[in-house]
Amino acid sequence: MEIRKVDIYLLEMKLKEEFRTSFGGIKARPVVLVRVEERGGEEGWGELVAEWGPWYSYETFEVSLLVLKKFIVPLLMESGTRDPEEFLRLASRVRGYPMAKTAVEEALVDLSARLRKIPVAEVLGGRPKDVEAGVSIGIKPNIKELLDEVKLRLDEGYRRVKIKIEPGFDVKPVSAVRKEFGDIPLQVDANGAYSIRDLQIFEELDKQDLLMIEQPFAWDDLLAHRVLARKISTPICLDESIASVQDLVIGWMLGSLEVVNVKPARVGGVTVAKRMLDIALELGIGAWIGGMLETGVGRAFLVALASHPAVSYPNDISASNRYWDEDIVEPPWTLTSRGTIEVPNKPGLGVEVLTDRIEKMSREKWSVSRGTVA
Ligand code: OSB
Ligand code: MG
Repeated sequence: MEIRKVDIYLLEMKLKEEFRTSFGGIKARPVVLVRVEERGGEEGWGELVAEWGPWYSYETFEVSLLVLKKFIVPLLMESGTRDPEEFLRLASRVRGYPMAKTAVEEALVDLSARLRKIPVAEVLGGRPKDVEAGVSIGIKPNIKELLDEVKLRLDEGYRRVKIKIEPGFDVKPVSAVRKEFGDIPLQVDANGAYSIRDLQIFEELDKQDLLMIEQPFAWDDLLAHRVLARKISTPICLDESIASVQDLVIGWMLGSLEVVNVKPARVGGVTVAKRMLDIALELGIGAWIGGMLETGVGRAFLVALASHPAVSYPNDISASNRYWDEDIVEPPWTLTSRGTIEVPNKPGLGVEVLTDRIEKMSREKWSVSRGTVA
């Protein structure tokens, strides 16, 4: 029995600005945080990033929280293990729910790194260094507002701009950004909003010299992505379609992608994300780390993964102040003058988790100690 306590917090954090994708807009994010404590008193933190609705993923914060409390945390407490890989093996009994599993697994990885007095980056095949910060810009009501935000983010120093697109907001806004800002590193993300019938739109986007086009078609349609990949020269990047290392290998064998957006929450853990990066490097697949509007806790793992040698493009990892008025870690994540974020050279996450703030902000809290059940 190495884990003696698990705390789960539910918060709602208001975004500084509404973030709109082809799924719809969000103004605030439900945030679920997991804290594990081992018998010596050391702790570890993880984040559950499921959204309010089943749009990006079938997971929603309410259902994932229920699965976490009712099935995943009991599995952890019954075994008492504090080994992340052992935990994932046990948790594989639970079908699906990668986001819920990731929250606990991250906490165990943080704990393990703290006990070993090494940064989480080192556990995940990376090292303390600078990682390239990009920014993901939501769908705007009009092109003028989009241009204003792109200008703001470039002025702040972001190294790459990603624009969300959807039918009716694609070729025109992208060409307008190109025209206004010249040859900046630029890419688009459709979150699966198109179908193979929209080929013409992608032939137009293909002329815009984009770094990549992310998830143009439905998450379960590798074949359509393969057809598009043959027709255009812009690399196809997959996000929602790649839920496992096996999906990545199949997508690569089919020729459905050249680049993968790696998100720990989508693949079921930071150790799985690390494995995916190892394979990407081996197969020559381009890779970068994506985000789910994480707080400073989840962000620490994104930053750590971004220092893996497979990462070959700028990441969707922005500074805390791009999302929140006040983050829940200290110091908050900031951009260097080089448009990068520094991977901390400190044990664990490398930032202090502000437990008092979290306690004050939390709407609900559950604690499970050895011997008690959720
Ligand atoms: O598709 O990459 C995505 C946010 C929520 C859900 C899906 C996506 C995103 C982003 C934001 O693009 C990236 C970030 O955290 O800055
Ligand atoms: Mg995406």
